[in-house]
Amino acid sequence: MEKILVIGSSGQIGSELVLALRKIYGNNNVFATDIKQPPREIRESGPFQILDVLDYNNLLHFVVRFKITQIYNLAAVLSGNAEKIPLQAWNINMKALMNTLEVSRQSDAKKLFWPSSIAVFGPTTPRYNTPQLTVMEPNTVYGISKLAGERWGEYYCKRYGVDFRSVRYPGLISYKTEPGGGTTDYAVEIFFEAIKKGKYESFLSENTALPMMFMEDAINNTIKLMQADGDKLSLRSAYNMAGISFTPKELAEAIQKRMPEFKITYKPDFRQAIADSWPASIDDSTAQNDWGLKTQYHLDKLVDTMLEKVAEKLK
Ligand code: AKB
Repeated sequence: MEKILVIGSSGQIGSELVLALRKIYGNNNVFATDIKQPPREIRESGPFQILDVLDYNNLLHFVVRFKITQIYNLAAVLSGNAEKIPLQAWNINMKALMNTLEVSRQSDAKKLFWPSSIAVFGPTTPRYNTPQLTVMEPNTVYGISKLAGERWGEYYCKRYGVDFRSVRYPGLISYKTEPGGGTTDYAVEIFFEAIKKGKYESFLSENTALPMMFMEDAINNTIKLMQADGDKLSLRSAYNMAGISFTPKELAEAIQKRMPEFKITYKPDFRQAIADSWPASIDDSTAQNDWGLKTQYHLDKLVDTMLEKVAEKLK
C-alpha cells in the first residue's frame, strides 16, 4: 500500500495534486503538508500537517512515523520572486531538494517527484522546439537552481538508488489556487482580471511566446510519470513537457472572442528579461515515447474552461 507525502500542498500544484492522488490512493494514504494552511477541501478530505521541508529532522521523523513510500516535493521560490532575493531563493530551493533526496536515501520513501521547469534553459538554448538535450545556460537564480536540482536528482538515483523522477513544467494555468511570483503568472491573472474588471495590464510584451499547460494535464501527466515502469525511463534528470505555446496577444484574442469588451494593455517589467531567456516552444517527444505523456487541452478548451471556472469562483 502506497503512503504518499505531498510537500507544498497549499500551493498552485499541490492543492490540486493532493485531491487527484487521494482519489487514486485513498484519502488517508495521502499526507498533505505545507508551512501555510491549505484550502478547506484539502484539510477536510484527509490528513494535513504543518511541516517545514527545510527542517531535516522533522521531515525524516514524519516520513518514518507514517511509513511514507513516495514523496512529491513541490516547495519552491518561483522565478520572479527568486530574482528579488537571489541568495535566499537559492538556499530555500536547494535545501528543500537536498533534504528530500537525503530523506529518500535514508528511508523507505524511495520514490521522489520534484518539479523542474523550462527555466533550466537560457538565452543560448535553441528557442523553438527546444530539444530534450541541448545547450543549457540559465541566467536566472530559479533556472540555475532547477538545473542544479536535475543534476542532483540524477546523481542520487545512480549513486544511491533513489527513484527520482521529474518534468520540466511549462507555465501552469489553473483556477483553484493562484500561482505566486512566477514569470508565466500573467496567463492566470488575465482570467481573474478579465472577469473582475474587463481589462488586464500584462507584465510581458504582446509577442512573448511561452509554453503553457492546463493544470489538469500537468497533474495527470505527473501521476503518469510516477506510475510508469522505472525500466522504461531513459532519463533520470527531468523530461521536457511542452503543453501549448502562445503569446499574451494570442491569449487576449482568444478571451476577446468570448468577451468582446475585454481590453489588454502591455507594460513589461523585470520579468520580460526572464521570459526572453526561455524557450518559446518545446519538444517533448522523449516523454511521449518513454512514458506516454499526452495533453488534452488546446488553447480554446483552456480559455473556455478558465472563463467558466473563474467566473464561478468569483461569484
Ligand atoms: C515560473 O514562471 O517561475 C514558473 C515556471 C515556468 O517554472 N511558472
